[in-house]
Amino acid sequence: MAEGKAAAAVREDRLWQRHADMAKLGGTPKGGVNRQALSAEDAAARNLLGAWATARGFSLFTDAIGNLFVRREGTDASARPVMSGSHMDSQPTGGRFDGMYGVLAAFESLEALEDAGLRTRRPVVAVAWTNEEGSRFQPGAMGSAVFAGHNRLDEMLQVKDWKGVVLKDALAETLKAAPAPLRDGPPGFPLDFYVEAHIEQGPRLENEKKTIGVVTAIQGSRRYIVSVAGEEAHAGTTPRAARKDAFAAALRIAQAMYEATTDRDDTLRFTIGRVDVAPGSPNTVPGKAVFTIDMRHPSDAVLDTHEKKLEEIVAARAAPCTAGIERVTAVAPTVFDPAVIDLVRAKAGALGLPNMDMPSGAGHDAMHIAKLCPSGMIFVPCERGISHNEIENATPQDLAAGARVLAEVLAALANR
Ligand code: HGY
Ligand code: MN
Ligand code: MN
Repeated sequence: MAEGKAAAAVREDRLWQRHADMAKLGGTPKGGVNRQALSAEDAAARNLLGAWATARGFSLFTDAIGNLFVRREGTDASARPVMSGSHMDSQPTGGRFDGMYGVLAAFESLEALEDAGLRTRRPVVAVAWTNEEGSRFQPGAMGSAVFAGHNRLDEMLQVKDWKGVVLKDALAETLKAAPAPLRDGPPGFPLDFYVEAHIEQGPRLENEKKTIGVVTAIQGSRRYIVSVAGEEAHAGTTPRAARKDAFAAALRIAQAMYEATTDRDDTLRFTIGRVDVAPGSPNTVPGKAVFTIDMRHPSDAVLDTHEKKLEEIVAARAAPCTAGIERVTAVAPTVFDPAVIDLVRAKAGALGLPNMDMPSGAGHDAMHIAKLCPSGMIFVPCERGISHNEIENATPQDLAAGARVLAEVLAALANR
């Protein structure tokens, strides 16, 4: 395999333009995107990727949870494919690079192999995983979790969003609006390697003036839902002593949780991202309060310890209301494959790109796929490390540099 030929065929202008084209789908006034999973905007992005893929003669297919695959054939059609990708769904106030970069860098790699006339033994597949963000439908990384058998398809299809829409119905609507041949049978098929490109979503690469992050691991992550039940009452006539105020109880519980999860070295990540209070009327004492918890740490033992603390706090602070905490998902810390890590580092070095090994604070679909096959990730910088924010930004040069490393890594792995 001619070293560097795949990288040389990566086109910075084409990759940048594809980001601009995709950013129009769900684009927000501040230049970000609101393209939530299985929305009309998600369907539009699926159609655009599908049109680009068909125009290049790649095959397109989807699976029962809506993961979207673009396949470039190898000389040995029966060989297990090498795969790369990420997600096209975004946060409600998301950026145009989170997830989308990994899908477009994978697609750019397929195009570069094609343009360079490089045949590979193994097929190379680019993937857009369904619902990585998990902001509309919980849990996140759902498409890759079902593909890897971490979550059951039948359970995920019954998940409801905050308005009560059932995932199964939203998925059917999306696949109707963005049709693709359905690979029959349960989601999942054998893979040889998986490598995902992503913006870092943190400031380390920029601070240390590195272009490529050689990702070694992903920290463990868990999500919970706390539900508090009180009693609706009149805001004007009900004395405090007679109230079962669900929001007041939720506040007590949340405050105690924030205190209990403050650690000296600021490693534990604890976030309450959504709070819903019902009936949501200014002059009715809330009878119901529900809030989400996102908790992360590199050690599962630390997460276990803090999970117990959260449960104790809910039991101790709910009265006179009642409350429960339900764990929605738990993903153990991921350690990537040393051979893939070494290959990413070697290809970055061969291209003269300053690089550093680093763990990922953010979750990614690779955390599930790493259970199926040797996997790794490639990070590129994003401005001031800002992400999950409409001002998320990256440079065309860095995006193309990451795609060049990815193209070289995929070309090498597809001939192993
Ligand atoms: O939440 C995460 O870590 C990912 O960005 N969805
Ligand atoms: Mn992401
Ligand atoms: Mn994200």
